[in-house]
Amino acid sequence: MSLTLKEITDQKHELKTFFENFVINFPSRDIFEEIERKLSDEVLFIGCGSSYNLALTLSRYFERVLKIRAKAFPAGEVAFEKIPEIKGKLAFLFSRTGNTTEVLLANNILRKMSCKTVGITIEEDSKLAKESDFPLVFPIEENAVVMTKSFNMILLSLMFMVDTISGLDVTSYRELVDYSEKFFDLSWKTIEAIDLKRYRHFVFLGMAEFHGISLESALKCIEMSLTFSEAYSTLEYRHGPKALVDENVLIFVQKVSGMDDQEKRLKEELESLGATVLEIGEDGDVPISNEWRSAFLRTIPAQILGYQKAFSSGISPDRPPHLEKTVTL
Ligand code: F1P
Repeated sequence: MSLTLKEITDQKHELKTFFENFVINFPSRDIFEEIERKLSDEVLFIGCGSSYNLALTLSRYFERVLKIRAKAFPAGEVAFEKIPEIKGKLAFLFSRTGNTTEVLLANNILRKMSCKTVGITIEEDSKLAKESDFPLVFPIEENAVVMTKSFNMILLSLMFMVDTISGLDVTSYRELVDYSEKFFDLSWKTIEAIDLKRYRHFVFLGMAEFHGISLESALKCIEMSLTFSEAYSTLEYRHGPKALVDENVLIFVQKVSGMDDQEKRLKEELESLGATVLEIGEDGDVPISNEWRSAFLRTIPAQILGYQKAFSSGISPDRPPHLEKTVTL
């Protein structure tokens, strides 16, 4: 079996054990208190590639729940000092492998600016784990070049953390985690029923946190299946990008609460232009709650799509051309 497919499929069961063994005990760990103490009016979120998409998604959720300012930057912009000078803030740096050059350089720069850095990774022996002020090493094993389950597990953990800090009731996380196996199977069935050979262009639409999810969805399809894929904040798609719509385009819309009418009209418009449109969310083609907390499950359909499209095109998702697991400069 493809290693990437194995790691995508692991989520069917691993999300549950990870939630029980790690996520719900997270608030009792020292690092949790440290983060809570250092939170101030503005926090930074930094990463590259999928880890940047993770940073973007989380920055929106921190802002929403904690009502503080949260800015996300690609690590390269911080590493080469292309952002305004920032002093004394808390910065979350994301790198699955913990050795991506720009993230390590960003860590050095931020520490020089008297920022405190939280190094989020799954590799205990990585440089990020050693060089950040507060290493946060997740107990996740992921070896494929393409980042899949670790994105969702880290997202789940940090959204749970923010809600716990804010004193919110966190019971719906358990319901979502319990639904993960069924959601995976429904996603698989939905994608399997599509004649993927027909589509040459994938589009992912979502708002706020779900825009980050859409960017990550597009990246998965590019990396695994080498298909032209792009993502936009849902209604932005009508402002130019829809010029490329035809019958070779498959569009996924991440549904958001309170947007049923607009989403329905958008779907009708895009279908009238020839596209196939599938909705992820309440009453959608792949049903799931519309709450922001469901973000940690919402890349799964695209992870499956990327794999299945690669398979149907005779491409190995385990060996994406030109990509390395860790990018070093
Ligand atoms: C970042 C990253 C991956 C991407 C690719 C290259 O890695 O951009 O997201 O899939 O393999 O590296 P990391 O800093 O999270 O280890």
